[in-house]
Amino acid sequence: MMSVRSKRWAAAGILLGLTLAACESTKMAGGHGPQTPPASPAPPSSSDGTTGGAFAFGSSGDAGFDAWRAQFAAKADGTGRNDAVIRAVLDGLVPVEQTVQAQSFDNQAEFVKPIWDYAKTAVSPTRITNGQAKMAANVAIFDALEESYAPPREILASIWGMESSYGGFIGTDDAPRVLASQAAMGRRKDFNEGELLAIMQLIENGSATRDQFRKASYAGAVGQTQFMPSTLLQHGRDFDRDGHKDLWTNAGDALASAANYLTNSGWKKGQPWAVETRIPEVFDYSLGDGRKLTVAAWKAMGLLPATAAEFANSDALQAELFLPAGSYGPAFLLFDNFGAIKKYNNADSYALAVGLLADRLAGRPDLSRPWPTDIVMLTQQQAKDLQGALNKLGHSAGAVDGIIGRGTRGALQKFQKDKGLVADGFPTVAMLDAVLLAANGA
Ligand SMILES: [Ca+2]
Repeated sequence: MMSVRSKRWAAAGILLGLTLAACESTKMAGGHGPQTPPASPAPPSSSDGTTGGAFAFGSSGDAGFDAWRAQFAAKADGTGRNDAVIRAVLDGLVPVEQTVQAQSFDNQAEFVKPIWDYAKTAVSPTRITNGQAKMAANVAIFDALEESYAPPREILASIWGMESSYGGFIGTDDAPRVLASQAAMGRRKDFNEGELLAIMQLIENGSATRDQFRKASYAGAVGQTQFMPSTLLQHGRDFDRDGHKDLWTNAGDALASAANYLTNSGWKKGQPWAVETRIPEVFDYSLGDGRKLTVAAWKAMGLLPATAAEFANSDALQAELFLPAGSYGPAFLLFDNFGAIKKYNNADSYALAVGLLADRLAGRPDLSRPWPTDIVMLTQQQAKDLQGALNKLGHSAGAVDGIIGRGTRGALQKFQKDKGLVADGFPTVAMLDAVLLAANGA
């Protein structure tokens, strides 16, 4: 999973950019939880007698890259990695040209991308049909995984669909090349070097081959469930017990690895990820500010399940009211399992899309309320104006970055509540005007 989840969205033809929910951040980048890393194989005896610095790689044509590679090879050698593997991973690499990224970030005319754009793309009729067919074709695998791991099959299938169109697209970049290019530029150097070391360990212990890592996303994520190499090393599973963790061509290995990762991320068996909820006519929307209350407490305030007779056995569970479209679209009670999906990719938009697709794969009904696709979204410049004005009014929207996340929405809710408005935190153009008017003291 990721780093730059962007690549996957990009691969799906979606511009990475600004979402209502969250900046698409790195997937599984950074520490993934407290799991203990598996024991490394014993350091191989250095039969050729080489030491760090003695790898003599051919020049890449980029002096800076070559210098980084020499020092990193020595570092890998110093941590006990096998000389031949170090050579196989790093020799012949030519750095990626850093030109294409982040195109849309500076385009102030671009509209803030609503979270439902992700959901609508993710939950397409084709993806539902294909997913149900894949679940039927792999029923024995899913049966076994539900026995051994916490998440239900539809969540695993949904991630499979989101990450690779059920194994249909797994990327064509060389993971060592893209990771080394980033590290050499000093971009998240420790993280990217750690991923390279993980690749070396995976090759050494027989989990995967050097060639398999030539099929990766542009961020270095691999296989049908798009694991970063360190995640594969820590959480990968060899479902068919052939000695390899083959996320590239073996659906069982890929799905078992995702099941294991979600289990290790705290998935609570038998609990929902979310339930769509109906909001009563008179309701304090400012309660949708991230606070967690029991389902029983939400029910006492008049919330009802939107498409079922009852919230499923969840009265005692803690849930957060999530209003991705403010008062203009579907609302959800989110459970802890939403957070487990976000361990996979730390974006509300991603977790929402996974959950909604899973619901459809499981045959549950579509949302009761449509997304407000006719609402005019703010441009990125307008979003910045909103943030600046909220900050000026003392509502602390945080960084003026044009990304409307939880901070901005929370600040807007405070403004709305102050003014006696529906405090749903949803930034319409009319709401922007109201905030600007107040901030300008008119
Ligand atoms: Ca295997």
